[in-house]
Amino acid sequence: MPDDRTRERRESGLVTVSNRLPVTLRRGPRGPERVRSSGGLVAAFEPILEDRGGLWIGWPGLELRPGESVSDGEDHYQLAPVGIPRHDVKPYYQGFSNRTLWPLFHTLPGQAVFETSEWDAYQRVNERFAEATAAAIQPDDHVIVNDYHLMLTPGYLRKLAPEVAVGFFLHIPFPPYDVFRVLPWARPLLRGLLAADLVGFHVSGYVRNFLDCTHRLLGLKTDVRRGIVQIDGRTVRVIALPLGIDFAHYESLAKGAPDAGFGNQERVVLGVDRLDYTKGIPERIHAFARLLETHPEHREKVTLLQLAVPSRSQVTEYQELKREIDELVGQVNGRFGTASWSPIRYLYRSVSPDKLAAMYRDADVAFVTPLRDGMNLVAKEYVACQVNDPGVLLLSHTAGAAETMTEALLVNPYNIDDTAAKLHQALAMPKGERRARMRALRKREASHNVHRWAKRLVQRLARAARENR
Ligand code: ADQ
Repeated sequence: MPDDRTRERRESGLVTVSNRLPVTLRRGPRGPERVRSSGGLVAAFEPILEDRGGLWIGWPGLELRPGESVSDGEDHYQLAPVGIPRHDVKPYYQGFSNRTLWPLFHTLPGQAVFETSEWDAYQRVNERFAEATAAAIQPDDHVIVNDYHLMLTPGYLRKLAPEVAVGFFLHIPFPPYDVFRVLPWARPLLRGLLAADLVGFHVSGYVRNFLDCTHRLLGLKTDVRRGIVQIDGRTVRVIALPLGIDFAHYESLAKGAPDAGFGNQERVVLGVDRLDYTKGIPERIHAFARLLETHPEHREKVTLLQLAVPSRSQVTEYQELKREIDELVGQVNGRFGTASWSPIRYLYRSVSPDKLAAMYRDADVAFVTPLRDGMNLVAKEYVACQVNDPGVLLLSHTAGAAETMTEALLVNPYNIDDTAAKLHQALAMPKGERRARMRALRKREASHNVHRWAKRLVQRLARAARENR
């Protein structure tokens, strides 16, 4: 029997399903230890569930032994672990999710690997997530399945719980038809998604790509203008809903955080990323070096501070990228550094929210130049933390965030010369222009925040599900 607190936690009826839980377990000497999971999806859903309660279903990162739990009794919402058989973890997670779907969906098909055995594991694990969800939900719940790891889960879940309201939200880009069709299993993947009542993406470009695929690959009746696909007598709503952040939380962190310790002499250009090849870190370092070449007046005055949180370090491509960045940092520092100045400071670790907010607040420029990015929350966090003399946001036009953050300086991250020129423009921007741009950016992010996003997502899902019953 659930106790009172448990019942309270479940009252919101919101169920989120994602590959990882917001805490990952590691086996320590005294049993499992909880570590906070990092990344954009956790940043998005944690404030919502903290606020409203609900249930989070996901993989805790290890096999639980009898009597062990993921909860520590202090959580404001319920956590339900999904077990993944040990032999399926690698082909499902490191394999199909991160070596097939991740590169392909970021329009890097040359990096994608296609292995039937990994696809098989992906199907098995998705089915397991659906079974765990069906076992944990109540009939009136609103289930939101998240991201590219679980694109088949709505299909399996629909069979197990035909009446339940199911939404799916993709946190990464949806690629154009010509790229998506390269995937040997493109059609079953689409059908899995279309079992949801609502399919959400960050921006309208991804919606267009998706609808193009449902029409051209499955021949389904697709209304692009209204965002509707008809399948098996049901109507699937397809929407763009740009994710926001917990703006007030970041703003208050920035107001209270101690000095970042940059000193008065130094101007700081800040990069903050998971260490991932889609984030364009080597290209960014090349652009910074180009700035020092073409504008020597910035030498000994400007520093690139790059934070990279370790990510997917079991995957070969990520290990190679780490080596490449280590070498590049060494080369640039060796070439331009002096006895008293290193052009690049590189921290390969996660930093605390407090420290991160201080760095965001005190940095002169946020250098956010992914090669491709579903949204990019770092750009939004930077803006929320600009509570003093405002800095400049330099943002790739290939990030979803660029569709709405139009007052940023937009760059093509593949164009090193232009990126260096825009960085110079950012460093030289007069205060009046910085203020005007930042004011507009902050106003939008303050209102289009994560709470509004969640409210709309649930409202739209409820409406779409009602129409299908
Ligand atoms: P990510 O690829 O993880 O998310 P992003 O949206 O930038 O990318 O979120 C990264 C998060 O990790 C931010 O909240 C940031 O503060 C945090 N972070 C990064 N480096 C850190 C460090 N060194 N220390 C502490 N924290 C750090 C995916 C998609 C994105 C999409 C999100 C949400 O790839 O495009 O915006 O999901 O949908």
